[in-house]
Amino acid sequence: MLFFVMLFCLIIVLVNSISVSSRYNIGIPSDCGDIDIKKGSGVYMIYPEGVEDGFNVYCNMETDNVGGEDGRGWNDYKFGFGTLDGEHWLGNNKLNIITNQDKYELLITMQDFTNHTGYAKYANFKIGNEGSKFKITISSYTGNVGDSLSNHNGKNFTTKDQDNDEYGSNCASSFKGAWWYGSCHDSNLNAQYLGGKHTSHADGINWKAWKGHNYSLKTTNMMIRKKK
Ligand SMILES: *[C@@H]1O[C@H](CO)[C@@H](O)[C@H](O)[C@H]1NC(C)=O
Ligand SMILES: *[C@@H]1O[C@H](CO)[C@@H](O)[C@H](O)[C@H]1NC(C)=O
Ligand SMILES: *[C@@H]1O[C@H](CO)[C@@H](O)[C@H](O)[C@H]1NC(C)=O
Ligand SMILES: [Ca+2]
Repeated sequence: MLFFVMLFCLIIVLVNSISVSSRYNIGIPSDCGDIDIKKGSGVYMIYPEGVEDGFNVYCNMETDNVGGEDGRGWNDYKFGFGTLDGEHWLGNNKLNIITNQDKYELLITMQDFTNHTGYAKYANFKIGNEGSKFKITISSYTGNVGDSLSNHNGKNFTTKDQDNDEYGSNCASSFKGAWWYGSCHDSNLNAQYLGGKHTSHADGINWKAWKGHNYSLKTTNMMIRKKK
């Protein structure tokens, strides 16, 4: 039984967690879970822990759970999906449009099951159009969890129903996710919510440089913002 809460905000905010923590620190939201749900879906400024500046994010406040976490296809990732109570992906189409209007940076925050948090930030982030298979351009890492995305620079997006990777079979099918796979991955943030250590190989929400291929993270958030 997989129960994800993934928020993908103006951006991607994936929060894979059983419950979205709500810290009401004097009205300063650290993620979409801190925004009053009655305000509805929209763009909000959030202040993730450990990051000096705020990020504009799209918070999806729909409450109905879309369910069906087992392996979404190309069109789901293309157009986006999700709700506050389910996994959420902004959509590769929107990512393409947003990240091509200016220079964007990507922030990924993550948390393990002992409440350790960390982040990986990339000063350059761009997603190509569908014709390029939503190719990722990613570089200039800083952070404290290690770099598990730069090796994916220039890779196409692959889903279980569209194999655009460099591997003999389909990385998305083999490793139960959807990502910019090469052959196959250092990170797999759309994969199965396996809840910490797992003995299966690389098919959880893995960030290899921090926890390896056998540890599925509790929460991850991906956010983008225009470079100053
Ligand atoms: C992690 O934080 C949550 C929420 O503050 C708390 O309920 C839980 O006990 C913590 N878990 C650990 C292992 O510290
Ligand atoms: C990635 O997508 C491009 C554009 O469609 C294609 O030319 C290239 O062969 C793809 N790469 C792989 C490994 O399939
Ligand atoms: C990780 O998974 C692989 C493949 O199932 C397994 O061979 C290996 O022993 C696992 N490692 C750990 C530390 O659990
Ligand atoms: Ca392949």
